[in-house]
Amino acid sequence: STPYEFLLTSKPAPGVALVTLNRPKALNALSSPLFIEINAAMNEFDNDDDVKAIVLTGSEKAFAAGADIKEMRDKTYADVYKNNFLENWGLLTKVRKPVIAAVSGYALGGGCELALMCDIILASPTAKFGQPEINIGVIPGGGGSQRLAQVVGKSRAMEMVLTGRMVSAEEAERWGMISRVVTEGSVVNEAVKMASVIASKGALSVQAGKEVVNAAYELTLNEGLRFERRIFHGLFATKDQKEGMTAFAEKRPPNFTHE
Ligand code: CO8
Repeated sequence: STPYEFLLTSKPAPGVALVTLNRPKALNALSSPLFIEINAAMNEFDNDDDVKAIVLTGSEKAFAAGADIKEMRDKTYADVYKNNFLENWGLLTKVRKPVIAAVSGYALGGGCELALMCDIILASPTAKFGQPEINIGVIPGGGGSQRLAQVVGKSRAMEMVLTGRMVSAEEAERWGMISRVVTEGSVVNEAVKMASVIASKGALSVQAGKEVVNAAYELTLNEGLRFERRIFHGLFATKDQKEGMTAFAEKRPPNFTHE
């Protein structure tokens, strides 16, 4: 029983939430109503103390085939500019807890951008990543050009954005776009397993780890190193630091209380 029309949500393991895009007739094309629901579900789980990590997935055939082209077709410049169309897509990057994308099938346009907004990407061998906007007279609008250039470099980002070619899971792994390719049919399980590992750690240090890695994409090296050190220092104010280091010294597993 999910309160969402285009999403399925569940808690498949302790500390783990699973959000499944469920608009099969349109290959999970990211209509505005669907995106509003993604943001709502992410917000729900970000504020749920029982959840420590979130997995985002689609179907076997499509993670998401992009923004909804039929919804966009008749929009005018005045419409999209006035309403800052797609502005709310970035909300996913404000989630404090780790979000793991489990990608099977098409991750195109906004779907590829959605995966790139997640913290970790795992892919099925069937995954196909692409920015095909060039084929429909536009360019990426959900951060694709910027995040792709950061993760795969200029030449590969240019190739993807300018030709629209789809990149296989294996190629995406080689390019450093994703963490790894797992066996077909297992990507959601593998993502839930990884989320469970993260959920077993202290939530404050997990949140801090996500925050400092993300800072690497925004700050200069010196600023980033200083930021990292200050956040590191701050963790000495937590019970989890005392517990973690005491447990190590006592040769026992830690019992983190997330405070
Ligand atoms: N928008 C709307 N409907 C779609 C979309 C889409 N992006 N993709 C697929 N569909 C629909 C099809 O129209 C079709 O509907 P119907 O049955 O009513 O005709 C249904 O899904 C099934 O699709 P196909 O019959 O085409 O399935 P195939 O297996 O033949 O082909 C493809 C699969 C190759 C994925 C093909 O559907 C395709 O090329 N889709 C479009 C891919 C694309 O161009 N995506 C980029 C969209 S633009 C974009 O994302 C801009 C990003 C803006 C910012 C986003 C912020 C994060």
